[in-house]
Amino acid sequence: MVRSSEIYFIRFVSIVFLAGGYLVLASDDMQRNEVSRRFIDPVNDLPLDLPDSSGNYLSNGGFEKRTQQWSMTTTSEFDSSQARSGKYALKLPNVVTQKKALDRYRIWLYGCYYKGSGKLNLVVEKGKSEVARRQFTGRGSYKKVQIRFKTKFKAKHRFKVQSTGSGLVDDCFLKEYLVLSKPSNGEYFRNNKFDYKSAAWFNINGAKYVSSPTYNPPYAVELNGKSARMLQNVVLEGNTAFRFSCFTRGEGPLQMFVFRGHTLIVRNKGMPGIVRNWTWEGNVFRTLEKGQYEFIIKTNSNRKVWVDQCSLKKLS
Ligand SMILES: [Ca+2]
Ligand SMILES: [Ca+2]
Repeated sequence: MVRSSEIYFIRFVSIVFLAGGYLVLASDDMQRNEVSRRFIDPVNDLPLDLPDSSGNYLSNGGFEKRTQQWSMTTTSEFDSSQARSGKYALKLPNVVTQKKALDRYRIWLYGCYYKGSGKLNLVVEKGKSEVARRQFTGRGSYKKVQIRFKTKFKAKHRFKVQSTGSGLVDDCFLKEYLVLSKPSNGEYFRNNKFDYKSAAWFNINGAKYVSSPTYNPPYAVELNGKSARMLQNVVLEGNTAFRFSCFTRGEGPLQMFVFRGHTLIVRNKGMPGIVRNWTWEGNVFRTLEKGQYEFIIKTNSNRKVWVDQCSLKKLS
């Protein structure tokens, strides 16, 4: 499963689980980086920001250190009599921003507590593009305002609080969205038979929905070439065994990966050559901690592979 060129990079590999002939690996940073460079994001070595012990990725979100970590484009002012927590709250109107380097393909919650008579905009930007924006109307007491968004790229993102009218903001937060995915009839993937175009999955670099061939109509997914891939995030409980499988046909090899952030949990190579009939490919793995896991299906040939009816189920 691991080529000799890869072994060179691996200082430490621990086998945490062995089932059905498939190795499940937990590995150190060198292997993770090598895997992520080769399969995920070949040029991007940006170091990621880490959360504090409460899971908050923003620094000084409660403004106790006033302007520290935030850049302010208008006069910075702080209120010290009506803070929601600690001594200070940010006084509006104001525009403040903070930058954080975030991982790709994750779901996030960005929010603050807000009271006031104006409008508050929470905005997420990457470079010159806007990733998410929502406007809130204030009221007399603090209320939680938040937006949920996905990151498509490993990149620095800018978090902006933008307001008109007077008011106060306190306890801003940026957290990974970690509500456990609920299975439907035991199935953890959403849109697992690709019944609905572009629902739940990221289809990347030419992965597309096709109406023929299918394992079950109306659609299957066609992967055309080495960079095309399908990806879905699922939030799973920790230390639990799951089976990840799909039906495939075409000219392989097909590769199925499970990642937790940069940690490769399992890699399966199935379908070594030309497969004319729909064939089941699957593997078993065990989760590490509770969190978002990334499921990736791709081909390692420059020919077409079709994928349908993928499944993610807990082992009983
Ligand atoms: Ca505060
Ligand atoms: Ca289908």
